[in-house]
Amino acid sequence: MSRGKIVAAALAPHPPHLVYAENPPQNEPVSECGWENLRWAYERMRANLDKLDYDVIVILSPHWQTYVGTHFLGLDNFKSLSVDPVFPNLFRYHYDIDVDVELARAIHDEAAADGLAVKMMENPDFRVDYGTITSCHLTRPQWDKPIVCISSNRSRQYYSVEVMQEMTAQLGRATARAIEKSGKRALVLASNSLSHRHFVTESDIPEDMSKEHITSHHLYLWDMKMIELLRSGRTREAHDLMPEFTEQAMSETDGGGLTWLLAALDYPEYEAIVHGYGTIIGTGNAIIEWPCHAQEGGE
Ligand code: 2X7
Ligand code: FE2
Repeated sequence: MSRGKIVAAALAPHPPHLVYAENPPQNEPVSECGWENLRWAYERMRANLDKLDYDVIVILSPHWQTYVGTHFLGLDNFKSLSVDPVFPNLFRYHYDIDVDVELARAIHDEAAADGLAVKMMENPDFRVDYGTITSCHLTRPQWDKPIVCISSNRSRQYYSVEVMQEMTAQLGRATARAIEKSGKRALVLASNSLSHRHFVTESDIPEDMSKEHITSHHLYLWDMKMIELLRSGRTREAHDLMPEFTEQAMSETDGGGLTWLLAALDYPEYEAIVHGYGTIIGTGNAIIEWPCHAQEGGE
């Protein structure tokens, strides 16, 4: 069996507004339009990723929150209705998701062997979180690839941002080792926004773009700083700045997704592709692709 690899990775944020604005058949609410800059950015990323040959999408979502260890979806299929608890007016999505349980278990075992607390989630009635669904939908709306879905252990909340960094980087290295041993070709997604301060009220028409802007200039500056480090291959600096960024920008990196992704990629030094940046109800969101395959002379 040949060695598996990560063929590409992405920062793939999950505001449900983006699915709402696309009007896919799975989602009940209907919109007029909205957040085109980010939706076109996802479109550009899809055009690149669709050219790649890969077997599985591996994703870590900050909205699957497990305070005792890291959990992995552990059944072949999950099918239900996902309703965003904060934006039920925007996201009521009927999903039918296939899981690569073999790879999920391999990452679970690799992490366990390294001393992390882990668990396979084998409750057939479990409802998949909207972060996972939104990022996967926007990255691969065909839903024709199985996923490995990894929870956020919330170590920032129960302990500290530094512990979050240590544990999710360790999980990232375990993820990379398991993918390599599996022989599979994986697309790896960190599902999170950057600065994450929402407006506290929603406009009457959610897709009214005259109301959309970053919550504060301070948060915008933090987002630009982080994007510049990621874009220019200064990803070890990005890792080192993550605790301060997470606290100062109230960032959704608190869930560990971006730390995990950078560790899984072993801190890429090549340029990442920034497909776009935009705000959603005041939060900062960047769609960034790491074309790992191109580093080895293409496909
Ligand atoms: O989960 C989210 C998010 N991360 C950012 C903006 C709006 C809604 O939901
Ligand atoms: Fe979120």
